Amino acid sequence: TGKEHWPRGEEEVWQAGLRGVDQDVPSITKSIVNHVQTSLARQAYNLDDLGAYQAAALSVRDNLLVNWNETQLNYTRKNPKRAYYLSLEFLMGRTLDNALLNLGLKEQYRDGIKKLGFSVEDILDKERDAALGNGGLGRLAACYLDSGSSTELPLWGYGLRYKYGIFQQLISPEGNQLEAPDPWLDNQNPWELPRLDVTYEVRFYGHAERLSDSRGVWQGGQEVLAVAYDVMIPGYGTKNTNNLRLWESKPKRGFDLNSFNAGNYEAAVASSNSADAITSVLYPNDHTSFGKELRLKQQYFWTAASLADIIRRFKQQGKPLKELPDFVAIQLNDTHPTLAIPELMRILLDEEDLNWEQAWSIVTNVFFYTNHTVLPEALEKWPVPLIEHVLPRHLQIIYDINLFFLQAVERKFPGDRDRLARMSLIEEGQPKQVRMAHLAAIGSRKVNGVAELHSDLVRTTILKDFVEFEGSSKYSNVTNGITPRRWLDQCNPELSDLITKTLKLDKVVWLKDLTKLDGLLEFTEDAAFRKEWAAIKQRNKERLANYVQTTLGLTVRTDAMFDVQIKRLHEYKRQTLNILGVIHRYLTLKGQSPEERKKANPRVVFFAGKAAPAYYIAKLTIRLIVNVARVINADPDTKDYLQLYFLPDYSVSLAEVLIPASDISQHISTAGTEASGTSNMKFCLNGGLLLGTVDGANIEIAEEVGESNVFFFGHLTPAVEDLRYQHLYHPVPLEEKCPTLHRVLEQVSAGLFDDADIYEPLLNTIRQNDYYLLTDDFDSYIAALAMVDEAYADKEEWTKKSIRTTAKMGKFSSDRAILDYAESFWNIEPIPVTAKK
Ligand code: NTF
Repeated sequence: TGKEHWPRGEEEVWQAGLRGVDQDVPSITKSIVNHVQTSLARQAYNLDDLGAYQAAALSVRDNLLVNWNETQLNYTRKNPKRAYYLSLEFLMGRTLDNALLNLGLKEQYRDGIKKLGFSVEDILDKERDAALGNGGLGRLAACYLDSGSSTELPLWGYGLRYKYGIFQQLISPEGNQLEAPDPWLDNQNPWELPRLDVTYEVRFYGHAERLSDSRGVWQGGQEVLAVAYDVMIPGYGTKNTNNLRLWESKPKRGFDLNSFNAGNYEAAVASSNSADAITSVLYPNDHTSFGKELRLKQQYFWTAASLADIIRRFKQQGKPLKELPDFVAIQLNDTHPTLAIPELMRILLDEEDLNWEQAWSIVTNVFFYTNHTVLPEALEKWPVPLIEHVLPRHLQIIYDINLFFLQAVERKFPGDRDRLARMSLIEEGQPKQVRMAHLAAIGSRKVNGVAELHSDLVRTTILKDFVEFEGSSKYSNVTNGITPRRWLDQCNPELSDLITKTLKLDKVVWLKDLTKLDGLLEFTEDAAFRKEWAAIKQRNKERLANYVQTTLGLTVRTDAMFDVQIKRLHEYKRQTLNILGVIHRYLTLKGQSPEERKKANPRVVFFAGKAAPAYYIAKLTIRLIVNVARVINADPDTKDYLQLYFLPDYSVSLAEVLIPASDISQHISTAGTEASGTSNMKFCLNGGLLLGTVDGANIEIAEEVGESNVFFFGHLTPAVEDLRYQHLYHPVPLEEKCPTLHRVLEQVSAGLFDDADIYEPLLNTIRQNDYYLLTDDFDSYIAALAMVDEAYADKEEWTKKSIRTTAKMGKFSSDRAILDYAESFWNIEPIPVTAKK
């Protein structure tokens, strides 16, 4: 009836107070001052930028809270099917600017903040990034939340509230990466709402008993409390404001009273420490699965709390559990939340008394699994003894799932022992391991990859047997996307304004239907428009140069081409190919006469990215970049033509400065290894051209913008396996196979940039089996770089390419991607919060 949601008491009195927040400039300044005085308890006369940021943030948060509340109430009233995005990572970056733009309040706050004696830019700069993620997978989750709210979908995120996000990267004078903790919560987080009353108990260890064929009971062990923190996710141009619920772990009781009374103070405190440890730190490994007990505990803690919360919400409707799939869809972001599958089985079997068929049918209609990589080292496997120790009941359930599953496979492919061994959830070995991707696949309604090529690879390689068994319709594709709000309107406001002016559309219209960018195409032939377009790129380059000057004290020339590669350091992403290409360019310039050199296209090359702390080769690559930069930038012969920078501590906020400033960006993974990539889309959206391999979403970008507007090189995916085979069985000495690359390696070995021999382990990966095919792709890479130089020489033509590139990025809006998930997987619909009477 909805009646139960009306307030008690006199409705008019409530309504008078429920008007929301006034948004005119005088009300805004009043609200900021009020927060300075009350929430912060600070004096106006000694307020610094940080204090002003906090007060402004609290005032913006009031707006978000009103919208958030209305959205949640609306969902409760209308009771639609909802979707939940379970991700161990949410790489949110900063919130204030994004919230102001999404609320449409940026100009009002600019004025108000100015009246109070501050500048909005300075204040925005005081916010710390929320960096609860490693790279693309976590940032994708953040873009999807933005799009979920913007398209008014009932979509919540669930994650962990790490006390420490991704480490801060420092670079030593020798060029070594050092890691420092990221205590991002130190100065209070205005964007979260502690829900100290929303808690669940999560069990670990103990013992499990079977009560019947399918039912069991799990008791004893350790119980830890999960506490909810809610983060408001505003939509763009709508009141809809979804929720991101992050769990914090706490000891169930402050400390263990028994131990305390027995005089064992240390043990009492230790047990409480181990409960806190679960959400203390984000694992900084990207693309590697480690098998650490604490990581397993993080995964279970988060999935158990999230499921308990989802089921409690469903039960409030008083519907029978068999209807769960009609009201709930849960997207598993990679295999990290796969324990949700046996956990839901446990709840349905052991707590709700359903039989196996009923339970399994519910489970396999609720979950959806997205795979984000085919790299073998990233595919999660958990040792059976570890799962048995930490989650004994879940291991029983996994074995039962496996038994029924293999029986079905046996029926379809009688006597095919190899197939059973390949498909089993359990990998034989010492110890046995649970293959989480197999569990995620068979426990889900749909499985998808993140770009066309990647989804094909999923279907034809890692999950081939499953496609043969279950049919191909379950295995599909949703190409990744990015939110144009943050990645154009927010990071490149001048370009956004020019687009609005040129398209003669309200900004809200094209930012919510990015295919409208197509309308820019007709202006490529307009010289005045091109001039404005190029001038904005130039100012963005100056903004980046200014950043480098103030943070590193280095002077970047802005009359050169800006060439950028920013992403996690990984051998498959081939930053090494790029730095070796830079050395090749340097050696070429050195060998030229001053007259010849004058013909060169001046280039500034930027790198940024973190390496996993234990990834030795990746760290050595950083060291090489830093030392090559030191030598090149100090060389008077070449410094007018080539500069090189490694910018430390890459983050979402640094990306927002780098991306709008790029003329060309590099996405040069070995073909078939980069599932999608998403920064490729961000650069192109900002009119940067793409230099890349035929891999991931690069392919679909080229399809959109046309091959003549991208620079492709390198071998294609089908060739990779053969080439690797050649390397192993018919190796050709490098000096024969690729003399140019050989010469470059010789110079590095000889100590041109650092102590001789330092880089041998890195160079040997190339000289020995060269798994990532640098020796096969180097020549075509150098040729592609030369084509970029040539194209850049014609500035007008280059600007045309830049405009065409932006114009054709419509497909890559994360709104398109999230609506695709909503329609083809989750079966959910937009639930707009309508303006109140
Ligand atoms: C990453 N995967 C892929 O490497 C990227 O290509 C892709 O763009 C993003 O996911 C988002 O889909 C991972 O980080 C992981 F964890 F799966 F290895």
